[in-house]
Amino acid sequence: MRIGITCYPTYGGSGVVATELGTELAARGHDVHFISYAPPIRMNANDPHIYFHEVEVASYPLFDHPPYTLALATKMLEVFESQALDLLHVHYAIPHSVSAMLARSMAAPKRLPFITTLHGTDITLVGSNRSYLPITRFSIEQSDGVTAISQYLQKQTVKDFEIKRSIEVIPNFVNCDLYTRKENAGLRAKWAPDGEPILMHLSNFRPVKRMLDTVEIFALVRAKMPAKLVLIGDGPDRGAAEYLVRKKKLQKDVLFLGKQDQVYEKLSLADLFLMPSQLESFGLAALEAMACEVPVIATNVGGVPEVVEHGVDGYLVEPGDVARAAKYAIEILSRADRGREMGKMARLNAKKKFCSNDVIPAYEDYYRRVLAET
Ligand code: GMT
Repeated sequence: MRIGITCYPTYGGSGVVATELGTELAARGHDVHFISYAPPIRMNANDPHIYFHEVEVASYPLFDHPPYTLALATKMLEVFESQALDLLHVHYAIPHSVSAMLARSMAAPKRLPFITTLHGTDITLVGSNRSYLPITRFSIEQSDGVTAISQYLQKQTVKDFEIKRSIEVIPNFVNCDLYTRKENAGLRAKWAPDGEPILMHLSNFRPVKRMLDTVEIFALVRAKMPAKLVLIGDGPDRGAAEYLVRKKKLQKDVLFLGKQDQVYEKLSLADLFLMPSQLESFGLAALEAMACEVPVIATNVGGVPEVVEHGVDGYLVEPGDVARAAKYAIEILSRADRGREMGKMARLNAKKKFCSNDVIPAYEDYYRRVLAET
């Protein structure tokens, strides 16, 4: 198939899922055309089946906000015509599904079906804002196919948007061959020279991730035992997190790595992963950690219980309950095996439900169904 994929190219779960999906589809022989304003962060430009088409947003002094949605729709049409795309797959409803809807109308009478994948905040935060709700609902109803990345998000969308159409649940996935535990004694010794356990967090540091709770949890753990905290990513709450680290005099034990490639190499070195988010429709970073045999302490919100099984491959706490999270962290890290058994369960469960080898065929099958129906 020839598939056009649109996503946010920046640091965020939906862009990562879209890019990894493109990579996996390309590995299966499909031609994948990314259409966005910049190449997505994890895109492999050297893959002969992967192409990138830049959306150029022309500005003009009259525009306070250049109309990206329109430039995107125009580029989608152009790529459809030049590359004979079979379909468009847009990730994150706003504004991508609206652009795809316009491109489909402009392409008529030729057929350009589009599928919208809902990721989370496009429904729970941004989409439910009154400024966007009616158009988000309309574009979901108008899509030729709609998928959601968890049961939770599917139910929430139907409820909040009073959606009548069917929404297919295709969960997020991880490449289980790439995301495996690979020890790296040199790097571990650099981060934790005295063999201290390593706690890790990976996110875009947006307020919904509750970064400061990660630091608070670590401070409680550190008060009881030697430990290190490795933070991967960047975003709006980094400054506040750095300040809190200084205030708690933890500078020697907390490492801010910033944005990183090949995160599986770093996740592999963690003994425990922390994801104290206010809300997660799935929690892709937790899944990536689990595939690398890392137990997870996360919040019992949204789609997280579909990923992390309390007491089996990690623990779930209520948002803001840093004391309980720290108690579980100390409990795991004080075990004779430092949580390795739990980590192995984490990988086993990740493999059971979320390996790309099983999930990508579900997308291919869904594409075929949509193409047959339109
Ligand atoms: O959480 C973010 O800030 C990023 C956001 C996105 O759309 O990029 O993440 C959402 O999509 C991810 C990939 O499907 C999910 O793993 C996240 O749980 C989801 N975030 C929320 O629901 C808050």
